[in-house]
Amino acid sequence: MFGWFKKKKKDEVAPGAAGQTTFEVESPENEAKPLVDGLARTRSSFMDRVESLFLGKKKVDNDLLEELEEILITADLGVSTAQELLECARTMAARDELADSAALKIILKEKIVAYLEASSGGHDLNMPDSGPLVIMVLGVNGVGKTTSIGKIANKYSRAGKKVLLVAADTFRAAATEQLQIWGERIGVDVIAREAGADPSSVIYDALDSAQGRDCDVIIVDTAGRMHTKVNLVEELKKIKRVMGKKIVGAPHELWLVIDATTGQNAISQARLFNEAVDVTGLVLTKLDGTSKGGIVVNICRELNIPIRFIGVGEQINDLRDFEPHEFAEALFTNN
Ligand SMILES: Nc1nc2c(ncn2[C@@H]2O[C@H](COP(=O)(O)OP(=O)(O)O)[C@@H](O)[C@H]2O)c(=O)[nH]1
Ligand SMILES: [Mg+2]
Repeated sequence: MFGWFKKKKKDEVAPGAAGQTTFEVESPENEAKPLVDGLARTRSSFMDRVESLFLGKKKVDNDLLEELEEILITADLGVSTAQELLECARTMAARDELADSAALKIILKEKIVAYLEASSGGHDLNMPDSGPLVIMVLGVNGVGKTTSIGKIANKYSRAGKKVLLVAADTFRAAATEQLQIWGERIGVDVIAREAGADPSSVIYDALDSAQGRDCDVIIVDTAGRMHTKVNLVEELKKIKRVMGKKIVGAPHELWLVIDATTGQNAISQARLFNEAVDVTGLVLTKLDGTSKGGIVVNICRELNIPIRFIGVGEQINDLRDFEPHEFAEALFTNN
C-alpha cells in the first residue's frame, strides 16, 4: 500500500512519485510484532466460536445460523456486514455447501478481504512533487497519537528517511515531553515550544525551520482536547490552513488515530473529524487490547477511509502496515 515501504522492483515507480524514487526502501517490517500475536484476543473469541459452531452438529440448521449471527455481531463487524455474511452462509447451507467450519471460514475470509480491500487496498500516499511529505496527526485524547507518531517516525527513520517531529499538542506540557522522549529514543529531532503556546504558530515556525533542514517527512502531533469540541475542530482547520500557507499542498496526509477498543464510538469520532478536515488515512490502535477486532471491517465499510497502520501494543515495534490480505490471514490462522 505504501510506496515507501514496499519492496518494489527497480523500474516500478509509484504514480505521482516522480523524483521520489529514493523513498523506495527496504522494509524493517520483520522487526514488527507478528500480527497473529496482536490479534490473539480477537481470534480466540471470534474464531474459536466459529470453530465450535459445528461441534457435535450433523447439519446446518436455524439454531446454528442464529448462533453464527450472534458471533458476527459480537465481534463488532457491524450489523449490515453481519447480515450480509449471514445471508451468504444461508445460501451456502441451502445448497449443501456448508458442511463444516472450514467451509464457513473460507467464505468469511474471502468476504472480509473484499470489504477491507474496497477501502484500504492500494491507496498510495499523496506524495508532494518536491519537498517534505507533511503528515498531520489528529484524534481525541488518549487514543495513541503520540505513541503512534513515535512508532511511525522510528519506522521511517530506520528506513533511511530524515524525519522531523512537531509537538503541536500544546494543551498539555506532558504531551510535548512525551514526544521529546520519543524523539530522543529514536534519534529524531523534535520541534517544540512551551505549553500553552498557540499551536498554529508552533507549526508555522516549525515548517519555517524545516525548510533549511532538508527533511523527507514532517509529522505533526496535535491536541485531542480543547476547551470545547467546537474549539478543537476550528483549531484543526486553522492548523491545516497555516500548513498550506507555509508548504504548498501541506498537509499532504491527515491521519486520524482511533482506538479500536472504543468500538462504535471510534466510528462516530472519525465522522466528526472527517467532516472538519478531510481525513486521508486512519491509524487504528490497541488492536491487541480488544477481542472485537472485527471493528476493522466495520470501520472500513462505514468510513471508506484507508487504514494506514494498526497498533498492536505499546512498544516501539508494535505497529504494522495495514494490508487487507495479511490482516485476514492473521485473523483466520489456527493457533
Ligand atoms: N495496548 C496498546 N496500547 C497503546 C497502543 N497505542 C498506544 N497505546 C497506549 O495508549 C496510551 C495513550 O497513548 P498516547 O500516545 O499518549 O495518546 P494520545 O493522547 O492520543 O497522544 C498510552 O498508554 C500508550 O502506551 C497500542 O497499539 N496498543
Ligand atoms: Mg499525545
